[in-house]
Amino acid sequence: MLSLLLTVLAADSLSFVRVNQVGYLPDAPKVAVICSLDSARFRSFVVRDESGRVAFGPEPAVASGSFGPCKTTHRLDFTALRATGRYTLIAESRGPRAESQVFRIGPTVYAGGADTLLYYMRQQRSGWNPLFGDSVHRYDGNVIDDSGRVVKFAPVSGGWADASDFFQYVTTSANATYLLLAAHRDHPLAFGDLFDARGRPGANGVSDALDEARHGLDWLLRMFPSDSEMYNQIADDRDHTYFDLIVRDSSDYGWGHGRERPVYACTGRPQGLFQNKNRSTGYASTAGKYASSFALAAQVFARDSAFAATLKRKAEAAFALGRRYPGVCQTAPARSPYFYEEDNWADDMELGAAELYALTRQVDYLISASNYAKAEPMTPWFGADTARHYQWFPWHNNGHYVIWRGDTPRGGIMIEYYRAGIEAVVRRADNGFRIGIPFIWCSNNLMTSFATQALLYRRMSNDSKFREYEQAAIDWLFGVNPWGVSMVIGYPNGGTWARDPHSSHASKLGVHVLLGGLLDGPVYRSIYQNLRGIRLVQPDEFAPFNTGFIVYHDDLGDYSTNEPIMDGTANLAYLLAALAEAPRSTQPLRRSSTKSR
Ligand SMILES: [Ca+2]
Ligand SMILES: [Ca+2]
Repeated sequence: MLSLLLTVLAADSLSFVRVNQVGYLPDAPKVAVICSLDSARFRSFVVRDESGRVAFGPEPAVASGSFGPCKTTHRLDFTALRATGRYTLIAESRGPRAESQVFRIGPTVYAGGADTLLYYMRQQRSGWNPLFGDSVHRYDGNVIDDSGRVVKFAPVSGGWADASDFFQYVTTSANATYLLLAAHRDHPLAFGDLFDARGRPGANGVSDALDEARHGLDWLLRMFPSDSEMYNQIADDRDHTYFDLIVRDSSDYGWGHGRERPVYACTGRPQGLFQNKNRSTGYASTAGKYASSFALAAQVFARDSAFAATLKRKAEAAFALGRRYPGVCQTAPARSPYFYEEDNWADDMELGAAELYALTRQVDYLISASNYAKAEPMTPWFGADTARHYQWFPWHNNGHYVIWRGDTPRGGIMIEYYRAGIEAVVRRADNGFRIGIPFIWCSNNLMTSFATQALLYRRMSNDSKFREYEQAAIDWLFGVNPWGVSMVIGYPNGGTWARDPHSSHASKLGVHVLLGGLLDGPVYRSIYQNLRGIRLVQPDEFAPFNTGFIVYHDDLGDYSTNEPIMDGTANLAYLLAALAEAPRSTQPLRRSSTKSR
């Protein structure tokens, strides 16, 4: 990896043209950004095709100020170039010259992207794991009370490991399940059928998105075994004691190495067995997520009438529990001070109610959904400078879209709600990269959700006013950032992406096993410096680009920027599915079409 650093230092120019390494859709805005580590000024650029002919330009390079390590940035807009092909972009001035890597324009550049992310999801599976061909965490788990005493054993093995640690959270897993189902609902043609239900190679007649969603659903059903018992988490950060492969997880929670792990239930009370406690106040944040996943699944799996009936009953029971116990059910910390500090629950109950309305057409669910939407019209991190860890989760509110999708008179208000959030981010995006999100931990999730909300807004309103910013967030994820790195491991093929992610699987088996994993992404320098236990284990090949207010390290030791995350990967799967396949209709679905499922 030092070779990259040497390349940087040996370059005759300190200016780097960053392009979207996946490529550009013909009808989308197309912009490359030059990040200069010195105060270089560029006047114009041209785009050359594969034969070296000028296909576009010369056009002016627009100086756009400094950003982080980039003393100057220039935006190079070639939106008008629409012809499918492979191109190179060359920018010139009196002194320096900067040339991009080869990039693509074409209608199918995102084909296969969503499926690529599912590789990562499969190797994160708890229960039967297809990467190892073996069952993992088969002794899950012991339901515990507030003091850690065992209440009973409950068979809850399954779900996905949350990141490079191996615990299972309903918060993130239910949201991931929902997003996979929604991706299939809205963009079924984006996914193939190359794997079976257990995640082994071989078609089974079912979209791989649904195979993966079903893995999540089956676990969620085990985690909500009766109408009054709602589990929220398996294991805790005592998991961090060992850096094992998931199949050899030797954590010991007091019942033996590799044996039972604790199961935490929603209780409405603060939880934490040691000095650190969360601030839980109710069930609704988790209950709403169960309800939305089950209610959408009941629609998607309608042909399996027995399964759909179970899902509908469970969705209604979860929603009722959320109504009875408003408030948040946060994840429980153990030895570490870090947990998911989710503070909002109206968003979750809104989505649950909206999907229950889509499923049942009972008007009281629509009224509930609308009231919850009014309680939190804008996801609060939009426009903010910072937020606590997972304070506003999910990262964007899918409920507004589902209310609109139900073809109700409230659809127009939902469009306004989304627009307010987008405008708040855009107001902060006056920089060369057109980026306005706060660089808190897991910034790639915020980037993905901003792009998704902007895409949903455009679909709902037919207003393309914010498309430049929507595209800038997508481009950022795939290389238009100071480091020139795609934030998805192994994607695109031939791109520049992390080789040393924070993961025992990658360090022991090779980075290829993490194909499709979305990284946390860059963070404010202050966050990187203040998190505990981060130590780079190799020289920083990106050191010249880590001099500004945000940092990113391709290093095994940096869990703040270089750890792949399960929920972020599922979040991006929806966006990539949308980019791979234009929606069949940009209009709200009519009631009749929903009923005919
Ligand atoms: Ca399949
Ligand atoms: Ca929430």
